[in-house]
Amino acid sequence: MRLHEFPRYPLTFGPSPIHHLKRVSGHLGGAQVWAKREDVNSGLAYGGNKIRKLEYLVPDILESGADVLVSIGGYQSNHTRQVAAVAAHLGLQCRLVQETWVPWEDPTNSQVGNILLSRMMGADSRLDDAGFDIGIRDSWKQALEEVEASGGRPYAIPAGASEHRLGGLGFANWAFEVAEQEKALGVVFDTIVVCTVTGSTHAGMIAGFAALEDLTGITRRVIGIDASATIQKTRDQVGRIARHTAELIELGRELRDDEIEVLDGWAGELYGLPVDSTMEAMSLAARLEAMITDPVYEGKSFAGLIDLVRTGEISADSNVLYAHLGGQPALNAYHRLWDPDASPL
Ligand code: 1AC
Repeated sequence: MRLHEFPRYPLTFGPSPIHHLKRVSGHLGGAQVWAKREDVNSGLAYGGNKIRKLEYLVPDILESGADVLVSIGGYQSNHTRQVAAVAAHLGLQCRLVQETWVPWEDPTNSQVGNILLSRMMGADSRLDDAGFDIGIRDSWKQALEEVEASGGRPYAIPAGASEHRLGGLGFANWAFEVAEQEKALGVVFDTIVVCTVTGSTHAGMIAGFAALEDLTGITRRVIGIDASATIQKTRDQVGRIARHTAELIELGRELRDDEIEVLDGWAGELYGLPVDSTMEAMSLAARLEAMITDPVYEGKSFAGLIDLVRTGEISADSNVLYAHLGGQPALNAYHRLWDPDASPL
């Protein structure tokens, strides 16, 4: 099937806005930096990148006759919050496994932000001791079994919807949305920068921009900035999902190795813990543009963008599009980062 033939259930407001980050561009003194804002893409619980992926899963969910969405992430998972939102929107139940992905010793970590919103929306959100891993998890398989054993009809959505067979479609379509917006803006974005952890946001973009390249002849660099701190797993997962998605949308050729670019250097030692470059990036975005980013994902990818522009790795004549994927609710659990009275980390 071609991309436009896949059924899509609308959950977003429409195309997410793109705007020029003029003060950031001026401050960095190189490429022109723009942002496409998935953090304001939907009215469902503050939106975010997963809502776009779920637009392509919902027809399958409805067809399956499932009555419980079962998913997984860390305590402050944005993904699980968005699954809870879609479940509420569809009138379905939601069971969430919230693993201990981040050693962030703040008691609010399991109480505020994303997890609070999921619970408000009626999700049965349960904590689990297991640590971070982007793969398929036993805790999630067990939750699926439990739902079934108690008479429910579960629908399985893995972390980030990434290992779901339709998980890359939302961001393959994003590429075509960007192309339409470029016409209206009179700009061509030669470089895209996106955060990558479980992989399907970045992978979908790779497949979508490859299809667009074949139609238009325009080659772009789609740079994934790793925030998993398990770079090889993320690289492998991005490549695998990108190739699967390319096949699904009938790209008609193999993806080239140079189309799959995952860079490390900004994740720090551990997923979910900010480092100096994260803090600088978050402050810069907030102070120059009032663009709010989080310490887990967007602070890290924006730090990558800043360095790539500063060093000229993204050249001064580039128009670079930063994909803002959302994630601000997690900030509540990281309040101490800006608390002048908090003890040092
Ligand atoms: C890791 C999928 C992920 C989340 O929000 O839970 N981005």
